[in-house]
Amino acid sequence: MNEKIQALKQSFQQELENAKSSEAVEKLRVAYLGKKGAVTELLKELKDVAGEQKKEMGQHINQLKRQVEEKIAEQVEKIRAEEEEAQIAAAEQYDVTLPVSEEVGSYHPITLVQRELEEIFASMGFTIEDFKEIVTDYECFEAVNIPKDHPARDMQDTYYLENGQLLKTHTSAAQNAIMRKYGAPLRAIFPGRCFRNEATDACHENTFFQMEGIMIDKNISISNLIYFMKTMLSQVFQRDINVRLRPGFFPFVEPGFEMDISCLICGGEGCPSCKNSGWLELCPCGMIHPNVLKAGGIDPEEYTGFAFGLGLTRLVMMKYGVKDIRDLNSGNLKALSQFTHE
Ligand code: FA5
Repeated sequence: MNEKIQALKQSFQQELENAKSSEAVEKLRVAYLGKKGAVTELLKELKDVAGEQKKEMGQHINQLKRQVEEKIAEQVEKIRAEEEEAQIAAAEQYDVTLPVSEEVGSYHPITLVQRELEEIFASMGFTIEDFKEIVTDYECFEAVNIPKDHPARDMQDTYYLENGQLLKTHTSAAQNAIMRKYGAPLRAIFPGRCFRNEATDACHENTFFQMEGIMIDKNISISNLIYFMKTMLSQVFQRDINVRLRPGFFPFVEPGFEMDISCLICGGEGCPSCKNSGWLELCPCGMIHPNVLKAGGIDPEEYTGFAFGLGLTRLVMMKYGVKDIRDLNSGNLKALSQFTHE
């Protein structure tokens, strides 16, 4: 039996030197220490050995077993370290300073114009607010003086959730929360995505962006409103734009106006983008209705204010000459990447 033990020692040493991968070492472990492995078989044979010799042989076999276990563990660790080094060496062949890809993305034109507007209004002391897209009936309608069953609701049909909440139809839905958050005096703009359940055409989408603005203070008048609207448009377009102000009805302003701009796609001649009128409804506005101030916790006897609801997506169409509003939601990267800025 002693010879057998010595022979196993030698053969194990040789096979171990040839085991250069984790799989090969695992095979070797099974071949020697597994249920039917050589060392295990030797231990089974021990029952046939008699007396003192049994004890001595048992010690030898157990010593062999420990040696095999230790050497296998060492070999496993050695191979793991070698594999790790090989991986690091391979990784070092990459130049981490290279740009990720030749094709870099670009901002959506709506994002670009929104950021431009934010800068313009921030420079005039307006704070920029974010608001949720799913709102309550109160926020979207009742808080802005559109009670249940008011006919003005027909102009803004939307998508309702089972819990009675809805996708906001206009950024005016944020007015109440923002008045309550800051109180008066207050200057804020709040851009956001709006949704309406309506048929689409060249200038109507079911999902589009608006940018609302409110200014509330003592003695705010229509002249303040006109000044801010003109400043905004001249900065966005960097040239004189024909605008017209006409009366418009919105329950949350009194008086209310529609501010239209001369269509820049057709130069005022008439085209599908402006429904052949030569004008594009861009920015309804007006003096905030006392009921809306009251609902926002602001005393209408002390404060007045103006509000406007700029059609941000339409402004983008005019600025970039996009003939069909639906192109902006199309996800057509070829068309949208024309507007890439640095
Ligand atoms: C409103 O949404 C009012 N909340 C605006 C307002 C705010 C008035 C504050 C007074 C004071 P209106 O439904 O007209 O109003 O929409 C405002 C602008 O959003 C429109 O002039 C237009 O530029 C844009 N708009 C409206 N519907 C669509 C649509 N389906 N697709 C693209 N743009 C739209």
